[in-house]
Amino acid sequence: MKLKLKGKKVLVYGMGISGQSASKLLHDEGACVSIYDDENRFSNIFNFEKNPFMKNFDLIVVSPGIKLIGNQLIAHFTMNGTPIISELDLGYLLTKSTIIAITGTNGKTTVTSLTGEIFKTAGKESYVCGNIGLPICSVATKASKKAFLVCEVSNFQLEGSKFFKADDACILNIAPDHIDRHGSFDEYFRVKKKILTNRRRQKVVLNFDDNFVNSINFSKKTMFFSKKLLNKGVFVKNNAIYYNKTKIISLNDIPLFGEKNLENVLASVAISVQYNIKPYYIRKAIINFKAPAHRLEFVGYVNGASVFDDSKATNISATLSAINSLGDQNLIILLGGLNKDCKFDEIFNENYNFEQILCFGQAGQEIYDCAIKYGYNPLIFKTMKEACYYAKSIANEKLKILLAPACASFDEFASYSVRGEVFKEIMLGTFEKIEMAR
Ligand code: UMA
Repeated sequence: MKLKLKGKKVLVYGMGISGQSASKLLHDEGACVSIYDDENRFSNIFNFEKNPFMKNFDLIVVSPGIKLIGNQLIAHFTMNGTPIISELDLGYLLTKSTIIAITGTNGKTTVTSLTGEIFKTAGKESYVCGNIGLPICSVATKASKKAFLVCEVSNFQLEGSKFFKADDACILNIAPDHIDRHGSFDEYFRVKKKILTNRRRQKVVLNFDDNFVNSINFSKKTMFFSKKLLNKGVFVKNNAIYYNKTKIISLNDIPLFGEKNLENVLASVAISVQYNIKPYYIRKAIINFKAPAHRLEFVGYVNGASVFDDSKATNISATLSAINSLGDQNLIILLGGLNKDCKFDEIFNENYNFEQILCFGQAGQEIYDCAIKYGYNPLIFKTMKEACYYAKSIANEKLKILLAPACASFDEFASYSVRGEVFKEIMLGTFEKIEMAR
């Protein structure tokens, strides 16, 4: 579809970074841009629409954070037939570059940044964008036709998308998450699968080891990756990653920690070999790769205990993989925050032998009750900060302290990254000093 925007009246809904990027792009394309946000603090901006219900627009562009179902403004424009697209759609419709889209419940950011690094190392023009923090609209028209947009795509972005078609689509894994937004796991899974378009020319990368991903109808051309031996694709053999018969890298040379990260590396390799990137560049980029923060990040030692920040573990499956990577023995685990309508039984019905469970935040009581039900002796704190200070007070050289909270952060923090930073600062003893300076 060719999007003609010159002189068109477009309303951008949501004034976060997606809305701001979309507004700029629309303005550059000659559209008359109006903005709207449910938060009053934007109402003094020049082109803010005080009552968008009373106006007619040619197009509405919606930010990913806006839940479409139950939203009155969206219902109003749907009823009067105004086209509504997502920020992801807008970027897609205006770019000439190749889009590599990466989704999944966990690991998206790591795979997106590693894939971007591999492409850069191989000398290809590439932009890492999307849910990772740089909206696709910020790069859509800047990038040349030869460029690759390596785009982290969230279910929020996919939910409102009608046109988005990636040239290459990768699904890493599927586990219950964001049920509060989608209403059910089935709906969450349906939204994730929207990344696959059934286009003949679309390249597809799927995780062979994930039961949900593996259950998707796939074409013969799908590239699978696996931690086990496969007949073809990208897999682990003799302690190394192989693409068919070609050795790419020894597992010992991978600087990332844990099983999940091995899957992430396999996914990036699978995408890269589809574009004939030579093993030399893939290996070089992996060896030099620094994992993004707050993803099972080793923070340091506190009173001899090793401390790990996995603030990005905002769902049960991410928490389980963090526990399995570190081992449950001698583990102090911090769990809590804002529940996304997930059930915590899976963490406690595994017979883990935790040293101590520290629950906190809005979901603290629910997690505490669940742990008691399975015979554990958890402790409960009002906030994560209090739980952190307690963890520190009992730390010794035999123990590991892990923040892998299985919940969103918004009850206490602005984002998972702020939560992770505060955790690290408290653990390393710099929090009070930084707080004073703030
Ligand atoms: N708003 C409304 N009405 C609503 C909801 C929001 O007016 O019902 C307004 C808010 O007042 C605010 C604006 O919308 O002013 C925020 O827009 P947004 O929530 O879409 O956030 P952005 O700042 O545009 O950031 C978004 C992604 N955020 C969400 O999907 C919630 C960012 O992912 C992403 O990095 C960015 O676009 C660039 O693509 C964050 C995220 O938490 C990191 N993602 C979730 C995740 O990873 O689990 C999906």
